[in-house]
Amino acid sequence: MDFFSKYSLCDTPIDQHNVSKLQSDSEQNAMVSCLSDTERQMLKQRIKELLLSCLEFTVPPLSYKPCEEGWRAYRGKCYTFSSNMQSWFESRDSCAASQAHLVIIESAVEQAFLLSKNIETYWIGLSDLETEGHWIWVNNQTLSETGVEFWFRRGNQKSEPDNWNVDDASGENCASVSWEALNAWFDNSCTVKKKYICEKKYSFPYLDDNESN
Ligand SMILES: [Ca+2]
Ligand SMILES: [Ca+2]
Repeated sequence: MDFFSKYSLCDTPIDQHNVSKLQSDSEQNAMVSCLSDTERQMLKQRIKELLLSCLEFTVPPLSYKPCEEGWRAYRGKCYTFSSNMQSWFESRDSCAASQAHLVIIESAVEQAFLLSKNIETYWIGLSDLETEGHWIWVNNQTLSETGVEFWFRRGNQKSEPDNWNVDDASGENCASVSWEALNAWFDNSCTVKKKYICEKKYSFPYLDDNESN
């Protein structure tokens, strides 16, 4: 079994050290075939944890990549920024068709990463469709559960979300991320067509529990 060589190295120094130590430890490599099933699963889990901690991956030509072509790898997640524009509902369904979901933003670091790749406005996986003012992510987490929110702030006027209902009588029940500042979330009418960001976890097929080689 040689799943070490199937994974590329992280390109950040601290992760590079951890992962390359595992990859280059020939004694540990030789031990793998002697491990019990339980020990083997524990070792795989440890490798998976290290790989999930990678901030970004280097991409040597023959190394395994945690994300498909067209997706960006960052801290355990793969992201794709659409080039087409759709309603929030269509965007949600398009992400699901790629075995993904509209992006769920869980930290300032993740928000900053998205902004760094972003010069437009994109739908995110946040809505208050069921109860006005009760914002929930597409995985049913609330903002208090994720612990961060980045609504756009205005000094002397009402900040976002403002549920503006002049253009759409049903108000604004779907959220987008813009790029002007860290606090760059807006509520919008869900029927407006925008680009969108899909997200899914890194995939490690050689480390899956049913991996047989
Ligand atoms: Ca609303
Ligand atoms: Ca608004």
